[in-house]
Amino acid sequence: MSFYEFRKRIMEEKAKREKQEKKTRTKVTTQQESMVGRNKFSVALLGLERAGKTSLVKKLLKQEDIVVRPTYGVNLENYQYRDLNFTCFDLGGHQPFRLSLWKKFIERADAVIYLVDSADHVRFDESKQTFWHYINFAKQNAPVLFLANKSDLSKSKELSEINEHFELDKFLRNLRPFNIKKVSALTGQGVYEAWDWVVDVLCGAAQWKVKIGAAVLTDISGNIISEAIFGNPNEQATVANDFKKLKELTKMFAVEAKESIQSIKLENLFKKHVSHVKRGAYCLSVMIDPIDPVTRAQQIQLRILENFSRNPAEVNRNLGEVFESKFPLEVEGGTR
Ligand SMILES: Nc1nc2c(ncn2[C@@H]2O[C@H](COP(=O)(O)OP(=O)(O)OP(=O)(O)O)[C@@H](O)[C@H]2O)c(=O)[nH]1
Ligand SMILES: [Mg+2]
Repeated sequence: MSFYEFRKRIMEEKAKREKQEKKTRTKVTTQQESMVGRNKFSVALLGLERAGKTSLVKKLLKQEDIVVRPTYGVNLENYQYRDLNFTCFDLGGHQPFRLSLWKKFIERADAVIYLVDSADHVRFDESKQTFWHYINFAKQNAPVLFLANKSDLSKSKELSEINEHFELDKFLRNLRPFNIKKVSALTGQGVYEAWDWVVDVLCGAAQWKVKIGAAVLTDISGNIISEAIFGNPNEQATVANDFKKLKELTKMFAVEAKESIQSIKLENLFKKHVSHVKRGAYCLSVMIDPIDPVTRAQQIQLRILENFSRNPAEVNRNLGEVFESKFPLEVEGGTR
């Protein structure tokens, strides 16, 4: 089969699947829909004092008439939007609060919004340092939205300048969903578009599924530690033919990536994708459908490998059980 035919088939399959999903979606009511995934999320708002965090929350809550005062500690605000419930951690930006509170709340948040006063150039360096320091505490998959606030002021910098100053291109090499937007918490410009992005990512993340056909775990020299084939028995027979090849590819990848601390590679194996991830002392490869989201598979792999480095005893557990206990939604059927 030529590459073009292959691609056409993938597109057709994808369209078919989307059509089917749409059909099932329209059947459930909005209320039922919110029961399917999570409908409660927490969002941490960060930024130096006077960046406009409280003003942004007040804008969302339509409480603009309330005079904003510097936040002492943290304000917890509940916000309902698109049939979802959000708890906003509106954190005080003064340094004592950064030191005493931020880490604790960032670690708990499902998404992080960082605001910078885009007209206060004098404090850009301090804001940049603060951003890069605290973002390390965010959950690995938590989307990060960087907001250039106070865009209504004439002194405010353009997004391209802010992007460069804060070195936000670093996120291009990161698996984490990231975005930068220009807003004005005062006029409300861009506020809802920004919030929509966070919500889309959070809901999408909750619905993201990837069907993993098989997995192989090796040490850095390519010695197989554990392996698993997933799916129902009929499918397993088909997968078994590719499984031998998967093991070879995994061994080759392990040798290739031996010197690196972290390495990611995607390759084709007949009609499947093989995603290889090496982190620390182990390589984990999985076989997935080409129509499934690759980044999601890679995130799962990374999370499992990180789990191994935190709990070395887990390495000796059955790989199928590890997947099923950590990601029951993504893996269909039982293991063999
Ligand atoms: N022009 C303009 N002023 C803004 C905007 N957003 C906030 N402000 C003003 O900036 C000042 C600080 O806003 P806050 O919302 O209290 O800032 P904060 O980040 O919550 O500050 P802390 O609670 O001290 O961390 C207030 O006087 C706001 O009216 C904006 O988009 N444009
Ligand atoms: Mg505040």
